[in-house]
Amino acid sequence: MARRSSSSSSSGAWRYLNPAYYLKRPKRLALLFFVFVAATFAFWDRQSLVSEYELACSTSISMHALEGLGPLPLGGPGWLPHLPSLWASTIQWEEYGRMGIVRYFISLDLSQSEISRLENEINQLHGQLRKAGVHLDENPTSDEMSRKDLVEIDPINIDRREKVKDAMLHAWNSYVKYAWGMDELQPRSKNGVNSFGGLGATLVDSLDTLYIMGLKDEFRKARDWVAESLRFDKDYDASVFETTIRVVGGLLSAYDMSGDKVFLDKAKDIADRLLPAWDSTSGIPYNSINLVHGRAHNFGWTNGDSILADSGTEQLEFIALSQRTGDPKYQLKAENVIRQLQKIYPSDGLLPIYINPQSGTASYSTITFGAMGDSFYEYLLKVWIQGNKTESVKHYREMWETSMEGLISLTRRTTPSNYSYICEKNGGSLSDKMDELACFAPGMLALGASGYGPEKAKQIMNLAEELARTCYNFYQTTPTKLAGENYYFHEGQDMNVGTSWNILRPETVESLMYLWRLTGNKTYQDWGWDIFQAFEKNSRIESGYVGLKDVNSGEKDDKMQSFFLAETLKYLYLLFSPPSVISLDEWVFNTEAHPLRIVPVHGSKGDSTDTKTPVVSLGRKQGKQG
Ligand code: DMJ
Repeated sequence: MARRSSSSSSSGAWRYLNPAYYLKRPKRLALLFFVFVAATFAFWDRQSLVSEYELACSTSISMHALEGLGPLPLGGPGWLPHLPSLWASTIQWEEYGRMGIVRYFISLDLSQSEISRLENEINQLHGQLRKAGVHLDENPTSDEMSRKDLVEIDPINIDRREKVKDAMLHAWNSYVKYAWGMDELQPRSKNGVNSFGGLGATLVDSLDTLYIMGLKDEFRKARDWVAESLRFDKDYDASVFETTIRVVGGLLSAYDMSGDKVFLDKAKDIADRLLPAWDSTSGIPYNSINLVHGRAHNFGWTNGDSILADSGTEQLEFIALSQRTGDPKYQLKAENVIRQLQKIYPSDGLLPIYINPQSGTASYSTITFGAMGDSFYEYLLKVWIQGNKTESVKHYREMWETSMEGLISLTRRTTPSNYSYICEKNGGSLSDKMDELACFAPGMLALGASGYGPEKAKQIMNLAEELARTCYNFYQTTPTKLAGENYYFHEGQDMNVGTSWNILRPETVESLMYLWRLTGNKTYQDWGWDIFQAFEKNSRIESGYVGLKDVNSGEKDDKMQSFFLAETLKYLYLLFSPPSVISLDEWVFNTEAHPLRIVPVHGSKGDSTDTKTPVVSLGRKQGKQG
């Protein structure tokens, strides 16, 4: 019986191979066709994932191998091997220390619309297969789970990042339309203003942001302007600090990303014009210099003194310039400043904001991590990172750690909500005031934490997180949800806005970017998103972005600061990008958010005269507009 039954069922099965069977049953023919298409799709999908993964790994390895060969051939992004199928892929190699296991994360950086389309297609296929009686295993095995872990697609981040990119395009297009080639856009007046002597500050400040966001046409147009129209022979007294962080930093970063030598030549031209500013008795620079005559002086309102932040925030750029040109003169001038300040460094590592350029001594003045002090401390840490944390830059780290003890001594807590904040110091007394500018400090602390032993690192990271919470609340406690310029802390009242303008500053989102990258806590992304939305609501107008004269009333000003494009939007974009986009292991951000490539040391550590031309390639979707 069993045998007959089996043979009859088998002969029944054979009829499914007979085409006539299907010709009489069109629905079954359609079903068969559908199953065939679905199976082909599933097979193809799996194959292309595997091959993209393999290609990505081998490319990454060969790129590293190329780098190891020394200077790369001529500049321009064009020479790089194009990886059309890899525009989307970024790879992060994450080492699991003790276990010694290396995991590969591939984040497919697809656009939101592509993801939605693929998801829809997959869902439709699942549904149709289910209807046809084909049930896929919807409880993935551990193998499939680990594959899912490898392919990270976070639609929320992708959506947020696209919105930030859209904001950049809006800011950029407004600048192009109303202020092309000028320093800054006045969006409400719809014209440009040369607040930095006509150096194209917004354009130069925007170059690397455009590049990172993959806005290639915009980048090329800006590049051509730099090549053809950017001139520095201006009879103008320029700020050495502002010109260095925006123009030298912006050009060097564009060079590091694109490899286009026009940026390096321009950076050298402007830096050569700034150099005489360091010709003081002590080597502490004068903070202003005429770009044609080379006459240097200090601003009238400082009583002849140099400003701490203005004097100690050129090291990253000038060291990078020496590395890339092979000429040590820039590095020598800038590094000498730190050696001079080391001679007068107090035991708490806190220097007043005014330094006399003749004597090289500090004048009686405020101590602060806000305006005029801030980036001096930031650069102590970052030069140590730029120098591959080697012996030759050890004194930067030591000075920085001393200053962090000073910072801790300035930290107090509010009542009733227990927010930490950093006081300012005048003589022997503390003032319960903190600038929003000082909100770079949480990011700096987080970045420097890993250089300590485990216990201290934890303490520093905790402080970073606490201060970030305070800075986020600078935004959340105002009616516009945008922070004022500074805050006062009174017993029982937590925080009150002092100076109430907001000029599109980046410091808080900068810290959120570092904290998210270094802790993996997505809360920081959510906080950054809140701040972005407040900018969209209050600062976006039809012709660009403006600051607010008052964060309580929402009254607008008429300036789109160049750092909004250089810093605020870049940090927000990176906050929603995989950490491998401008990896903190390979890049160090100057204080204007211009990433400078860390030149790796060859063999023995600390070879800071390496002049290798660093070049970075765009990722697939990073390089795609829209
Ligand atoms: C920028 O020019 C830099 O971040 C600088 O260090 C501080 N001020 C602005 C942004 O607020």
